[in-house]
Amino acid sequence: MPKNPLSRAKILLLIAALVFHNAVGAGAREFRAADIQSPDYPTVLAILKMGELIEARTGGRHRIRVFHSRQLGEEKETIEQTRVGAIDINRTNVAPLGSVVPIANVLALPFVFRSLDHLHKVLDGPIGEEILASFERYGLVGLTFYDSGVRSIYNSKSSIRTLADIKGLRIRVQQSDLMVEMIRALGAVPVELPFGQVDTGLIAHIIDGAENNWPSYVTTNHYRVAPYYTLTEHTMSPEVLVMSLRAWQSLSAEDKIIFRTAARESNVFMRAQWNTLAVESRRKAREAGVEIVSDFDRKPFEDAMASIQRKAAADRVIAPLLERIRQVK
Ligand code: BDP
Repeated sequence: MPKNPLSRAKILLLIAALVFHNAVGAGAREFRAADIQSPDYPTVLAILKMGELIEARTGGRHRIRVFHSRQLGEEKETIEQTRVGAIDINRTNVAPLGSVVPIANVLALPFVFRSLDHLHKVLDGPIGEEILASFERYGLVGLTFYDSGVRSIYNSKSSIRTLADIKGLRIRVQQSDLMVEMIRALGAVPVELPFGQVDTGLIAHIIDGAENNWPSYVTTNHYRVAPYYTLTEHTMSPEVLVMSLRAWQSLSAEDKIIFRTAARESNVFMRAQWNTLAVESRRKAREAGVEIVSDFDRKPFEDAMASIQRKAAADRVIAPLLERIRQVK
């Protein structure tokens, strides 16, 4: 140890800093979060918000790094990677998740929700809690739901008003058996494609159309190649934020509360962002000349998909949940 008191103090300080850093470094963790949407999409902004809250409330011990724009892959792959713990946090739509966690499909069923208000009452209430809690046996922890508005059918050919108009059209669907069934029930041809390939599919005429909410239809520029949007509003399948069970189990009890609270607060933040973008997207599509079809008879579309609800009502796991969803006022 040098005789000079100043350098001795410096060395002690350095050692102290190193010990402190290692102590914090060892506990500090950067959690990798996946989202297929673009950097300014409300779901991505919500995860960033959650990250901010977690970093602030853990004194910088934990941070979230968001890999947006499909950097970690499409939802079918990232869901699997989250189950094995290669991805810590994942924001996905419930439809592709339903292929792994069947109970999630109840939220994607056609025409199951009477309104967005009905959807919110279900998601924000005991039914939503139960569904999130049921993910653990699949290696996932359900943190919160995010809005995804209402999905409708759009296409590049002509305006759809009747089942005859959609007959035989190749309509892209998410990688989900339920979504395939829905489009097939309308007499169209379902084409399962990852989200990132919809625009090329439309441009190359591999598909004639797809179905989605206003923000995904507009922020992806699908409206430019498929300017016919019929308000079928056939599903309100929400988004969901999940964490890998492995990452969750690495958290202390205190940090688990911080993560869950931050996730719930990010949902409130997300909903406000979402409402603004949904209105803005519809206005942008209208001003760009998209033909928005609202004056059509939706009943034949509902009747055509009724068999799917009947099948779900015969499922011993889904049936009681479906009944409780219908009872929510
Ligand atoms: C968007 C959802 C996204 C889905 C996508 C799709 O935000 O999670 O993967 O639809 O249609 O609205 O694949």
